[in-house]
Amino acid sequence: MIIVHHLNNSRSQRVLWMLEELELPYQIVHYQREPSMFAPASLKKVHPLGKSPVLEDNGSVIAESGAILEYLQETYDTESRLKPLAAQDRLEYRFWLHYAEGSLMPLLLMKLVFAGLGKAPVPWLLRPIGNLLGQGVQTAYLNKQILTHARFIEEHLGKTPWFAGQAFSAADIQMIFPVIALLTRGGISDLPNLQTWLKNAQSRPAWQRAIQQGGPFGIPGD
Ligand SMILES: N[C@@H](CCC(=O)N[C@@H](CS)C(=O)NCC(=O)O)C(=O)O
Repeated sequence: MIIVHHLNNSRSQRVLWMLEELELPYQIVHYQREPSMFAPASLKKVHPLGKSPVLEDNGSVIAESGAILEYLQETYDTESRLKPLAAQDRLEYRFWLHYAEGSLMPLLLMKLVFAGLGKAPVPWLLRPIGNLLGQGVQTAYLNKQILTHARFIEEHLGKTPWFAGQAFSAADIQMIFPVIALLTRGGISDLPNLQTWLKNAQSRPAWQRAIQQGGPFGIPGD
């Protein structure tokens, strides 16, 4: 039986979604974030990094959401329903599968960290310095980078309805987390193609079943 180590409100929502798309039976082990937003220490017993998602299947323990999605696709998607067949679409598929965690999420995580510097648990006299530093990094670097990425994705979704072409694929599943993070904390309002994509993605019955399984989903922290 496939086991998903699922942290509430986290990237493991993607794995539940993938499993629901593939209509596979699975079991969930639930973990609740600590007040600090970190995962409980018990997750480190499953995988040394202590992050979610982690998947167990056939004696293997697999971490990293992109690696898990690829594993599930290769192992169980025998009709290639979640991976395109055409060569150009496959290039896109691979690109977005890696881009989500390799390029986009680090920027959005940095944004979260630097935006929170003014609230860091340090003596109150130091907080304005943290705040200024955080604002400085955001203005000089992060906001420009995030805008470039947002425009890039917006333009891409103006050409095709899904990330890897005309059909929904695991690349869309992988992109849900950074897209929601971008729309909620990116500070950019005019992204209609991204909004349409998100609405279509979240209308899928498998997404809705995954939410029922995993619990409410927003993006409060990393
Ligand atoms: N790149 C990894 C990131 C894993 C990750 O950072 N997961 C977060 C949840 S979204 C986590 O476990 N956070 C809790 C913690 O860091 O303790 C992936 O895509 O699986």
